[in-house]
Amino acid sequence: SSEPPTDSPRVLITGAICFPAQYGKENVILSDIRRPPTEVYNMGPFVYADVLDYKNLRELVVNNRITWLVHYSALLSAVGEANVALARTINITGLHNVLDLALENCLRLFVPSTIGAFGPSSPRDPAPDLCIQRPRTIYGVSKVHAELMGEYLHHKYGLDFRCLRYPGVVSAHTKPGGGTTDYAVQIFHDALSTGHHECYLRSNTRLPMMHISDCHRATIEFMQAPESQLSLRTYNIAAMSFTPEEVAEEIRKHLPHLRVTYNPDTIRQTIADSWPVRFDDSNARQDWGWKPAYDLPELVTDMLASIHEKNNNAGLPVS
Ligand code: VAH
Repeated sequence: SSEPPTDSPRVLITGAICFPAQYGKENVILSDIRRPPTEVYNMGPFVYADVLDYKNLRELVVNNRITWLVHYSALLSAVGEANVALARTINITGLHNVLDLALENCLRLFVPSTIGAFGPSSPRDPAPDLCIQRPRTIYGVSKVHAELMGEYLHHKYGLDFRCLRYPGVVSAHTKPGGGTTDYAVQIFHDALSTGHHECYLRSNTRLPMMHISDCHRATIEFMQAPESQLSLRTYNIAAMSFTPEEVAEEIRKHLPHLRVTYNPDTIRQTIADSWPVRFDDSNARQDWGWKPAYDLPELVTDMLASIHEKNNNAGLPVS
């Protein structure tokens, strides 16, 4: 991208998700408790930061004149159910460190929420922005807590808290992270390597999904939206909803021999069955102009091309 504007925000990202470079590499600092994949590590400044270490975070924010904080560090749904105590610590104690830091330093704070913030008693098709939320995972409970705490601090102290409920995010550059939607990433790697994917969900399990580029763009556009346009602090964003069989069918248009066997895993199937089938994101579209760019055919084409190129560059066998 061209030189960033001089008044560019100074962004600290926890959880080292690679982020578009439109603010200039030197204005975006990635952080995590472990070194990210090389292509992310080489994108720009990377520092060690543990969201449980308030003093370290405060030092990073003050010494780097941070103005925006994007907080991605969290344990996702399935891995959280396998380690509830750790998920509660990272997703709730870590969140409170970040909330306090944002208040103390008048930061614009982005915290992602998720389709996992809804539960079996929520409207599922579609799920609106405002409805009952009784999630059945520690991940979902911690994300509802994040939404409520962020909105409370916004209304009480004026914290510029902004939150988007992400669908399952499909990226060629991030390995599946212990979520219930991980199959939607793994199936592409399997299609290009072994030609066989074993799916832990039923073939007809429909979930909201989004391409990583749309996820990043939504986040940036939302963070840039003037305060006056925001009727909510937490918005659903949507792009598509698909089932394992539908994405497999779309992949077979490129790789006809893809074979999928379905072996539902009780824990992740139960989680998926408690989540929305589709999102109503009309408020995001109306308030700040959200519009996805990728549909299922475009997502599949891009994922296969990106993974094929990565495998090529890594000297891995490609089909
Ligand atoms: C998960 N990928 O499956 C995450 C996400 C939409 C779900 O939050 O837990």
